[in-house]
Amino acid sequence: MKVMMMMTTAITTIPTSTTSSTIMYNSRSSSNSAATTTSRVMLGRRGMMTSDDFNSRRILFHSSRSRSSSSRCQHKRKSLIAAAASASKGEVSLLDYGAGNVRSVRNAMQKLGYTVKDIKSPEDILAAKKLVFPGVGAYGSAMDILRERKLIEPLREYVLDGTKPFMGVCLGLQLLFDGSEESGGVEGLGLIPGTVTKFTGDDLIVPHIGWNVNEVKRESYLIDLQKDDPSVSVSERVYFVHSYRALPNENNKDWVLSTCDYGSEPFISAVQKGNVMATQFHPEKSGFTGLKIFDQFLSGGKSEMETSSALPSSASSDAVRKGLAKRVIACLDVRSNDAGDLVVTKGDSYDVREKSEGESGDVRNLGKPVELAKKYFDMGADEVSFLNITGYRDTPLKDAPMIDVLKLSSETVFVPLTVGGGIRDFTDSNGKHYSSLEVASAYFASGADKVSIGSDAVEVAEKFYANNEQGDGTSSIETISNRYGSQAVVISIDPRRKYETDPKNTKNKCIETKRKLGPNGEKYCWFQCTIKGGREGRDIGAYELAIAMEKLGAGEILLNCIDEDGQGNGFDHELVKMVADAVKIPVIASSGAGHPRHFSEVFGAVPACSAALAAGIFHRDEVTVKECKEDMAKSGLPTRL
Ligand code: 1PR
Repeated sequence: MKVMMMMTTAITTIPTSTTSSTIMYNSRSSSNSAATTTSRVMLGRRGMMTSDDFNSRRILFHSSRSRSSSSRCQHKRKSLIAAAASASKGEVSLLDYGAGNVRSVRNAMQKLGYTVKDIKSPEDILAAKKLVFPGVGAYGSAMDILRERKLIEPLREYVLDGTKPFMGVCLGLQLLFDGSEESGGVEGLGLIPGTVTKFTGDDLIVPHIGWNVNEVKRESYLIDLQKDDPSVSVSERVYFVHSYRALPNENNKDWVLSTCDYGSEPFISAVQKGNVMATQFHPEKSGFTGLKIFDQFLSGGKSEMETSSALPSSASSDAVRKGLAKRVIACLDVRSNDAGDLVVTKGDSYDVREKSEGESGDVRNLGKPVELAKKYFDMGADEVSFLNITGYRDTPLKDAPMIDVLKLSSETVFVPLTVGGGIRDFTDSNGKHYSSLEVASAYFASGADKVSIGSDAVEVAEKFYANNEQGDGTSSIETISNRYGSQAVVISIDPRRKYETDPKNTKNKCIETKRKLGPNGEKYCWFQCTIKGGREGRDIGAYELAIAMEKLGAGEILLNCIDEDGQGNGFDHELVKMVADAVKIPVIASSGAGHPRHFSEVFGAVPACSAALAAGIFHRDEVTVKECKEDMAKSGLPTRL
């Protein structure tokens, strides 16, 4: 898991309003004709919404179970939320050493009714009653920070004592081991025998991103099993994101609570010895299954939440219920409309304005970002992406509402959140310079798990090829992945087809297309990258861009397609195959979903495709996430139902 922290940079200097009920800000558009405007983040049904409004709202739960069991579970879950809204159930100490998105861990515990206390000194660790140690970052840097803050010995003492509850998450599990080969070999806390190593396996897609199951080795209150599973040892799916892992061996077998199958051999996905527990996966990003895990930890196994449910008959095969699930992602394209309100919009081939008699009208308004994100979480989306589609126009200061959107969304959405738009170096209207790393840091601190880079990636790739296929270490992709890990950097590609009569007419990789011939019957095409939301085409293809980005440290590709965007004809399999075959990082197919079977079709046609994303069909309530997943399950695809 190559991820980093050292987040004590200038992120707090980015002026963002916090969770005020009315988020008003002035923004000046430099390249836009609009002069200074006042934008409002419209967040609630009744208009403006505060985070308190969100806390007091009941969570509605996605469920694939029968109606009666569903309402029983909802009742228990509602009681839980009601309890959370009343008196605190107790205090839990959080060791936030400046890693990436720790906000979600904090939100999860608060949602469960606990008061979170931050560890500020070595003494705070020993005084803690319950300790949570989340980790997003690179192994070496984490150990450096713990050492600098003199936290290593108190941490060891707390864990070795073993009487008070301890929960490590992700890197917080890995650091318990002797060391890691990450960052050239680093010593860990030395509490569990074994060394953390990188995934291996032929043609393995790394990072291991997404929802996978645990093979539970012994009884524990921590992890729920899938109901009706004949093997009775397989857990519900939980969310993983990492490139390194620890393997079980003779010396650590009394620690191993569960393993997960990915790569050449199963790795340790959870450990427990008495009150000391840790998970490689992220409970705070694993929906209600994950919240239940935290609740069990915090209550000492007395949680009353019910998450385990009988799976539908379509999930009866092992192929569906086990293994890394193909992900279904809901995407929210966000921008200010002409009245200055931040809205979710959706275009046809990137044109987001209403059409009347050929005239271009208002920006289409399909809803409010925070409300829709919550809706998709409740519907069972595996991830939610926010793309600020006019992020290229102005400084990200103009996009401060996206920070507030993230802060509010992360209080109610417990699956990964990606944010894109305007992730680049910039100088604000006061002449102050911000690096892309500082911009990304502000988003991570606000609740984003990944940032998505569009226009800037094209320019970085052009420089990469001009520089003999070398990075110079200063690009957004390199700096953000070095600090936060490759899994935190998504590259959003916006290509359109460019037809050629002869593939030799371009330096970019061409295919012979079967899907759609060119306007003059051309049978060859390449996929031209664009910047600024498709407004400017560049002489580099999606294939070349993806390869450059993987080499520079990106962790995932979000592959849009301007030709198919909003058309409802299905994903462009030729494009997805070309890119998925070119890289060994996860590829998300995007643009063109119009029917649940389009998801199954793209995963069937391109087995290397890890996830598929849609926008319009979900916003217009034409198709639900559940319908897409049921179709996938019927097709025998690994699916989180
Ligand atoms: O260039 O780093 O500032 O990022 C800008 C981001 O905004 C990029 O990720 C770019 O893809 C996105 N973007 C810019 N303009 C538009 C537009 O629509 N005018 N949206 C835009 C891209 C593509 C998907 C869409 C899918 C699925 N939208 O996000 O949601 O195509 O749609 P569908 O299911 O309805 O077919 P930067």
